Amino acid sequence: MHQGRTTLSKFLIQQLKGAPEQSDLAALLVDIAAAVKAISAMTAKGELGGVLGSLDSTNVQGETQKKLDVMADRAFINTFSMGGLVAGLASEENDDPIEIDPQDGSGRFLAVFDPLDGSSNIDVNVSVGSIFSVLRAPEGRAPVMADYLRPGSHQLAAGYAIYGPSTMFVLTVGKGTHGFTLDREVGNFILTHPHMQIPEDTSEFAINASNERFWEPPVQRYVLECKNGRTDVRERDFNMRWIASMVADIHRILMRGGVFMYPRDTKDPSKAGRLRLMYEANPMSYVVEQAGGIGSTGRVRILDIEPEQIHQRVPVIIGSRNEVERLERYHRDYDSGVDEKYSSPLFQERSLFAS
Ligand code: AFP
Repeated sequence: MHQGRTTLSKFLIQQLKGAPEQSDLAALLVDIAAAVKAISAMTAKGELGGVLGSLDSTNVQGETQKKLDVMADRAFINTFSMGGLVAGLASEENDDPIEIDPQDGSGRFLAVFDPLDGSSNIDVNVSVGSIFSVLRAPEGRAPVMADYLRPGSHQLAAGYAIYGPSTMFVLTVGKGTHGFTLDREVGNFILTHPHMQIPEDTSEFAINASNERFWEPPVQRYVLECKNGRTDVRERDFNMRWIASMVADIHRILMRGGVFMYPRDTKDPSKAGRLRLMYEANPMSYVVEQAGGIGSTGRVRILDIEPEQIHQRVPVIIGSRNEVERLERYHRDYDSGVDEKYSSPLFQERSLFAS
């Protein structure tokens, strides 16, 4: 049926054979894939499954919760609670981390996840996803908040599921980024995209252009040059895509190149960005870097950020190496004032953003 292709379980056993932690990590990723299969089945039912629409509740972000947000969150929490491999978990949908009862097993790991990313797309039947990050749990004691607040470079594994025309599971354990496609007939994830590599160059960018007047000048400069295409310094035309589902936008970028931007903006100066560091920016940056791309705030590498809060937000610029490096260069030019063209009074809000 799948000539020469392997399953997720066999692939992970091969990639993670050796130390006990490694085999437990493989088991945890298989557990996560099981939760993904359950969520895939829920999303596929749509209105027939009663999963559309919103609840009266809001999450810690103050966002109205969709039914599927809560159902997906519950699927992950149940999986982690029964698996005996996780000592604690943190989710976009829960204010504080949740400790898993130690009687349930050894709990070598901490799981941090966005159970349903892009949920505003659910009711209009556009692709959504789940994002996960795995950290090492403390030994011999219950986890505390500081155990979660580790830089993204400490992740043991990270990845996402995309619930699209097909359901795919894309992950890294630090040995490249690999994509698996769900064979619904037998309920197996099959390795269909081994060693994914992001093209270093691109002619496609992803950003919510309605925020243009709120962006910092280096982002305005980059996007203007892309829009000017062959009439400006880029000397070629660009295309724009914006699905408003980070998983779907970044999956496209992994497959054919591009740059995803959700930069900080002055719409709400109190927020450093829209996307969350721990369960969106960090896992997606790890996956992208393992595929040869870069995850940056425009000023610093996302995986190097020392987290301060479990739901903290950061600016996100992720994708093809040469494009992210160009954006980082534009931020340096702007911050050092060398970029006269974009240092005009129109852009003199530089004091708003210290770092
Ligand atoms: P929701 O989960 O609330 O739909 O937000 C999705 C998201 O966090 C990310 O997946 C998108 O890239 C981004 O927000 C879209 O934001 P805009 O709606 O402001 O374009």
